Amino acid sequence: MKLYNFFRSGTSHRLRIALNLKGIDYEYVAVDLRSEEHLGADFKAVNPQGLVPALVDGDLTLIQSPAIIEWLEERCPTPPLLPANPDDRARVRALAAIVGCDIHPINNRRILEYLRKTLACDEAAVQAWCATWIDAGFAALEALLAADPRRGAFCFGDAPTLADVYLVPQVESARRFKVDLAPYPHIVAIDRACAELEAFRRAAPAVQPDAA
Ligand SMILES: N[C@@H](CCC(=O)N[C@@H](CS)C(=O)NCC(=O)O)C(=O)O
Repeated sequence: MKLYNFFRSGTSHRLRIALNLKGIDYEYVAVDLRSEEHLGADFKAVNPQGLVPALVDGDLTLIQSPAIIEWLEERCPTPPLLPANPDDRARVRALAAIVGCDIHPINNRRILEYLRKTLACDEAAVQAWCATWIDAGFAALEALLAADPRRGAFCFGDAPTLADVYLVPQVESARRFKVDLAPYPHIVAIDRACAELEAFRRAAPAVQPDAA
């Protein structure tokens, strides 16, 4: 499998974690978002949306990290990233969706570029924008985690699930945008527990081949 991705991209990061947790080897194909390689014809031939990640498996090209991770879960069910019970699966998917649907998309590079270039926002305003939406999502996540007896060392129980796969890259991004994480002790503890695992460590942006 070939993973088209960028070291600092949160959606790429979540896919690297999922692949590592499943024990699947892949070829790392770097797509440089800084030089807008993702908007060039070569990458658009892989993903016409011009967004990373994309996973290529033989003749099959997969895009959209939630779809790719669900595909991995169906193709390689062990170890599972979702609990067995439908109610619990809905819970884990909801925690992941807070990041995947409500935080990440509005803090994506192209949104920030629009703020900078079209709306003439300075870096302080861009940072405040990112922090606002990360705080909104993390406050809800923290409350949900704090109140949930099913929380263990990880978001749900004592093994990583889809919720952790989404959360860790968002914590990385929060640190990059200098969000104060002190109000989110459960999120910080879960991020620390994930960092103990090889699958998460090997997926970290800083250790990727294209890391600056
Ligand atoms: N919903 C897509 C979003 C993918 C996405 O937004 N990727 C970002 C990197 S995290 C990207 O390629 N951004 C390029 C840009 O905004 O110009 C997914 O989950 O795969």
